[in-house]
Amino acid sequence: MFTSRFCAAFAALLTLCLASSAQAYLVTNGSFESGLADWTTGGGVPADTTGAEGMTDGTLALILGAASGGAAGDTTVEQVLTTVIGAQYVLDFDYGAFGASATQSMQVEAIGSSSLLDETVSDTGAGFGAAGFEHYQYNFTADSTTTTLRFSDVSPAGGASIDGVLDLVTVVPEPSTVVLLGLGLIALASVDGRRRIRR
Ligand SMILES: [Ca+2]
Repeated sequence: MFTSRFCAAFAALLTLCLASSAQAYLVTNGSFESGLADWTTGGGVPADTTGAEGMTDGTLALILGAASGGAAGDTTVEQVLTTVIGAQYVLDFDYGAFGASATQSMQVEAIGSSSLLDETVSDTGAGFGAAGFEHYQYNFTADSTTTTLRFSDVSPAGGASIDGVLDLVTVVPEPSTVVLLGLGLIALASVDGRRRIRR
């Protein structure tokens, strides 16, 4: 009985892992291959997507502050993610500056019931050509069933002929969270199995 229960729990763990991997990517259109679909945009200068300034995945990337002359705080994109309270998540993205030798900066936020993540990344352009992308990774723990993921251009004003470029945004559950859930299932099944043996 115990063995069959354990097998059932193991099968449940496998199912959970498979379901988890199927739903692992919480961000939709994170590579901007469908333009601005699934993203809400704001700020004084509309967000735009193009393949002309480089990308790290596919053929399109997001341009922050295009045609703005480098005005500060002029582009925001955000997406609301479905999250589990207490679960840990990993955010990955690529960011670079395309254009003149000036610095571009982008604020990265994850917002649930409170601010879960608030970081600013910067890159300096090195002439025109493909953007020199850097890869960034951050963790956050959800405190709400929805989490807003937001990217905002916070480049200093005056940086003409340069844009911040964002590509390949992903948010996945921290692997340890999935394993802990699975171990919990096995533990529950083991206790249940032992109770049945005593009867
Ligand atoms: Ca892309």
